Amino acid sequence: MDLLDDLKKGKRGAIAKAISMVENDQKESKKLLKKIFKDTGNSIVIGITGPAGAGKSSLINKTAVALKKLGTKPAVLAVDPTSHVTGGAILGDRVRMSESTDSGTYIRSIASRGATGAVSRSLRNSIRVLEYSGFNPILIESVGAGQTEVEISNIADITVVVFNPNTGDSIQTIKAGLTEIGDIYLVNKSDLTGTNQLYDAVRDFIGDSERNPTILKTSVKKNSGITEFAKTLKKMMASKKELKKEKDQERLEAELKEIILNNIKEKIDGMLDSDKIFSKYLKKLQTKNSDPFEAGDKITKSLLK
Ligand SMILES: Nc1nc2c(ncn2[C@@H]2O[C@H](COP(=O)(O)OP(=O)(O)O)[C@@H](O)[C@H]2O)c(=O)[nH]1
Ligand SMILES: [Mg+2]
Repeated sequence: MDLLDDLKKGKRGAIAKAISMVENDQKESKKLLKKIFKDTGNSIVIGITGPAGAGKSSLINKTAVALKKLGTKPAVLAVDPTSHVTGGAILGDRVRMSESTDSGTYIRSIASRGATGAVSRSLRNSIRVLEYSGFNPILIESVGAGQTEVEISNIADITVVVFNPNTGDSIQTIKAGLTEIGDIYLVNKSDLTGTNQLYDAVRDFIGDSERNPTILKTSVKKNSGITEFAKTLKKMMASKKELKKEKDQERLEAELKEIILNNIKEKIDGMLDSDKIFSKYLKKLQTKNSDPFEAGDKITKSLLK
């Protein structure tokens, strides 16, 4: 397949085509995965999360350039819930990320809403396409917890949480769960006032936890802290390798179970309409001669016989 050669060469058109496949076309996606799977799983995935407007896209743009200078070959996937609706966010991000694209970084927005599991599946497989194409690390931009279907810390080997002194709710956000997931915390927009207070607050909340995460100040505007951030990432890419292997084993197990359960669900769903026991208990339920739990249990039991 020419597509595979072109992917190996890192050709942009081929990568775009392959990612579209895994996003939209289950059949093609299956064929592709069969061919590339052996050559995947070797890149570190860096999740960059934080509230909208924290400066994630701007940071990733600069950081990708810095990572490139350090001898790595980064790619970016942006999981943005707003991009799906208007397309505006993609355009904005393209502009903000143009510098890194020019330097050879591959950047792509992918849909963040869809059927349950669909986003994780297309993200997982888009990552595989990028791994096959030789990119490492793969940076994933995603807005804060709960706002997309994807829990970024489950997918990422390194999780970076971005705050800035602009958003009054930062401290609330820190308290509300982002404290547990970060390997690195960035206080971005350090050119603005309130930076030191926020830095101290972040350190107080999470700095003395057992995980001992790194806390850094960055400013995209003043181009400060970015190189240090990139160097920290590169070091972490090496130190997380073993843990990644372990995590990948667990992820593969979860993925396999998910696929099996999905297959079974689809199959059973198709069978129910013509199933006699189903019809029998549905009638009983509709005439109040059974209740939903009882009917459900009876039908399930008969199906699993
Ligand atoms: N003052 C200042 N503004 C920044 C900095 N980084 C990003 N911004 C601005 O913050 C806004 C949101 O940035 P964006 O990268 O889109 O944030 P995202 O929603 O987290 O991806 C844009 O107007 C950026 O120009 C920074 O370090 N300092
Ligand atoms: Mg963004």
